[in-house]
Amino acid sequence: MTTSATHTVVPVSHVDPFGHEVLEDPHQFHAELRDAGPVVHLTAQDVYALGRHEQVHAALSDWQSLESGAGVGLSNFRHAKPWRPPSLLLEADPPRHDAPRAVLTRILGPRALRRLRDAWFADAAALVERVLRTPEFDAVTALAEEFPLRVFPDAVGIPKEGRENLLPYGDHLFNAFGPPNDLVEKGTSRIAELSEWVDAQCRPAVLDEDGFGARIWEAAGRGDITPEQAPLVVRSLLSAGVDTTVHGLAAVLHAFATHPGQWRRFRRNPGLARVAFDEAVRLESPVQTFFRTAVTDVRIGGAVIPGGRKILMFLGAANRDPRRWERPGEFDLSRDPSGHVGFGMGIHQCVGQHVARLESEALLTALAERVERIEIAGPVVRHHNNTLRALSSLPVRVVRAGRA
Ligand code: OVV
Repeated sequence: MTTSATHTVVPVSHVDPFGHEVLEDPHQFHAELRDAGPVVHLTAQDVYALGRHEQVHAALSDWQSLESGAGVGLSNFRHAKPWRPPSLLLEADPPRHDAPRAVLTRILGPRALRRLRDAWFADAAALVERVLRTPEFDAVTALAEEFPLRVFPDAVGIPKEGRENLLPYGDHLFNAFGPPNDLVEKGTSRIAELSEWVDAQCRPAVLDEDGFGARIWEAAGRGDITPEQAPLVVRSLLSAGVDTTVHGLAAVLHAFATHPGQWRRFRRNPGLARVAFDEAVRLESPVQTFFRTAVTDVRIGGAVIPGGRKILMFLGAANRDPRRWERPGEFDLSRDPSGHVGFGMGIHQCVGQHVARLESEALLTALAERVERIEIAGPVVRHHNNTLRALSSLPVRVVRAGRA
C-alpha cells in the first residue's frame, strides 16, 4: 500500500442536512461538520460539504474551478433538465453571467436606491404605527412579511393582483435547490400556476414605468442585455428578492426580541441599524446553503474533489465558525460582521443586498423610535425549507416608548 502527502481521507457524515431534525436546529450538525474536517463527504446526497469559513469563503470566490452554470442546487443541469429555465445570474458563469449582472448592479445600487429611501421610511413608520395599536402581534406576518410585500413589488413595478403568489413561489424555488424530498413534493402541485403568474409579471407591458423592471427593459433597449434576457432578469428580482428579505427581517426581529440589551443599545444609537441587520444575517443566515459543481479535479483542504461532482457550501455554518468568529452564537452589535458569507462572496454576491439593507434600516428605525421593549410572547415556530432558515411565527409583546 502506498500513501502520499497529496492524498487525504475525506471524513464521512451520514446525516441528511435536509432532514427535518437538522432544519429545525442545524447548529449541532454544523459544529460536527466543521470539526470533522475542511471537506466532508455526505453520504445522504453523495456530495462534498464545506462547513468552515475559510473553505466556504474560498469556494465562493473560486468561480473558475467551481461553476454555477450546472446549477447551485443538488441537481446537475448537465445531466438533468432544470425545473425552470436557469437564472441568467445565479445559475450562469462568466462571460454569460456578466452583462445581466452589470445591469442589475446599476439598477439596485446605492445611488439608484436614494430616491426610494424617504418613501420607504414613511411606509415603515405608518406600518409600525398601525401594528403598535395592539401590544401583542406576530412579528413575522405583521412586519417581516408585510413590509417587504408592501414596498418591494411596488419598487419592481408589478401590478397589485396576485402578489400573494410571491412567497409560495419563492418557498418552492428555495426548496427545489435541495433533494427531491417532502418539502419539494408539497410545492409541486401549485408550481406550474405560480410560475406562469411570475413569468407573466416580467413582460414590459405589465411593468410600471418607474420600477426596477422597466429599468431592466430599458437596458435591453440600449443593448446592454438582449430582449430575450430581460424577462429572466426581472424574474430574478421576483425570485430572490422577497423570501430572502422576509426571513432576514424575521431574523433581526428575533435577535432583538431575545437580546434586550442589544435593543437598548440600538435605541441609544440608531446608526447601528445596518450593523444590526448584517449581524442578524451572519447569525441566522437566511440562505443556509448553495451548491457549486467542480469543473475539474479541485483540491480543497488536502482533499481532491473529482471534476463534475457537487460541493455543498454551508453559509450558516461558516457564519458561526469559531475559527473565524468570537462567541459566534451571540448577537452582538459591537462586533464587525463584515466578512460573513450570508450574502455570498465574489462575483455572485447578493446583488440585492443594498435593497435588503434599506428595507431593514427603514423598519428598524421606525421601531426604534416607537418601541422601548420587545419580547417573545409565545412559541417561536420555524418554517422548514431546504435552503432558507425561516420562521413562520414570532409572537411578540412590545412596550411603546413614552412620547415627549
Ligand atoms: C440568489 C437567488 C435565489 C433564487 C433565485 C435567483 C437568485 C434567481 O436569479 O432567479
